[in-house]
Amino acid sequence: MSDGESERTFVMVKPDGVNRGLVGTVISRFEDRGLKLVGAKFIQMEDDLAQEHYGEHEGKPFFDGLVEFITSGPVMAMVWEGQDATRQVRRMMGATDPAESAPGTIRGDLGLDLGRNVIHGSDHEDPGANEREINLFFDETELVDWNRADEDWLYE
Ligand code: DAT
Ligand code: MG
Repeated sequence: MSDGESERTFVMVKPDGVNRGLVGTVISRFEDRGLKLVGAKFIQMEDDLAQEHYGEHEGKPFFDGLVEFITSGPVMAMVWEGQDATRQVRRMMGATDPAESAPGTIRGDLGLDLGRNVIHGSDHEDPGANEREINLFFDETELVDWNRADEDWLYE
């Protein structure tokens, strides 16, 4: 790789995305970009996990609704790896409110409403977020070290 560090970031297709059949679409976007899937699990989040995952928002007016929504159906939790992965995933996700997300982003192409914004990704402006969220959802043994066959063509 020419510059930048390869890193892992936590991503999750939320219950709206799962119910709308968008898991494959979201995975394809990251695969096509060149990011590497190193962990995935399809789960129903329990209340405790949801409260912890969204702990930074505790006390905000939307917190209870957010926890209720994220536990309302299954989610696809994933870890993606690549150069500058955290920031690139956030750029691909678009702004938090799909009504303001740029067309071409996941939220800007696939959503309309703030409370149903399809995807979660670790906050690249919170240095601890990636590791915290990956460890919350995955054991080390559930993450796979492997090389994509096209890696030499993705990075200089
Ligand atoms: P992001 O998911 O882009 O990291 P966030 O961490 O600020 O955004 O908020 C977490 C989720 O909470 C977000 O995806 C949607 C919901 N949310 C955020 N702000 C909200 C608000 N003002 N009203 C309702 N839901 C909100
Ligand atoms: Mg966030």
